[in-house]
Amino acid sequence: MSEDDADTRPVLYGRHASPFVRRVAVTLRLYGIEYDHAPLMPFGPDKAELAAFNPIARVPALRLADGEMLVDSAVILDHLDQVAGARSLTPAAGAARRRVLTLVAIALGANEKLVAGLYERHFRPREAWHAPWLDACDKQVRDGFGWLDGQFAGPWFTGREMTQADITVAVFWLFGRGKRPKFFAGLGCNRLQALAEKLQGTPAFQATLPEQETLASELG
Ligand SMILES: N[C@@H](CCC(=O)N[C@@H](CS)C(=O)NCC(=O)O)C(=O)O
Repeated sequence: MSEDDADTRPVLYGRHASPFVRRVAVTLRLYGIEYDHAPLMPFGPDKAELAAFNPIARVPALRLADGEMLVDSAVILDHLDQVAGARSLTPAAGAARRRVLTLVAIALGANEKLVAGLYERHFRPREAWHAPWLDACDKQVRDGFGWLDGQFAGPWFTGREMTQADITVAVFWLFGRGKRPKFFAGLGCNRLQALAEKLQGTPAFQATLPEQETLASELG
């Protein structure tokens, strides 16, 4: 590859340790889109760099070859799906599209509540943890993943074809298992566990393994 090619590749901002980043990275790879990776953290010293192009300084962000900056994994995936065309992992229209978007929305919500609980435990001193809030978050995580497990059709989430629901749920499930092994083992979501195990061995998942260091100690 020439230096010119490198200049025209999109750049993905954020670490694979962020499940929102990882679902984008996996999708880029499944679509065969070459990209560069800028593994910035959304806390600590990297925060100011992110704020230069994202007013809420979060990851993921994707800088397109022409310089346009996309933020939020849903917005980025919407763009990548359009690039992928007929190979899109999100059905183009109709009931199939609504189904995948609904599954992904529940997965996003459950994962956001998981992350909210992790931030509470990470950034607040233990004596300041608010147990009712943590319990409420845990219930939404439990109910969300439990519901998803019950919706799994097989062999893929919605049936015969792998979709974005499979990618997103597997990435979020692996993130949860890594962060809170006992809690997630207790959820009894055997179908989600099997899905995650199946995808974890694939090249796109193996190339996007989470980095060791995940959260800065300071908010930044
Ligand atoms: N809805 C967003 C959520 C992204 C998100 O929560 N990213 C986290 C990293 S896992 C982040 O940047 N946190 C820093 C912050 O919220 O300030 C998406 O889907 O991209």
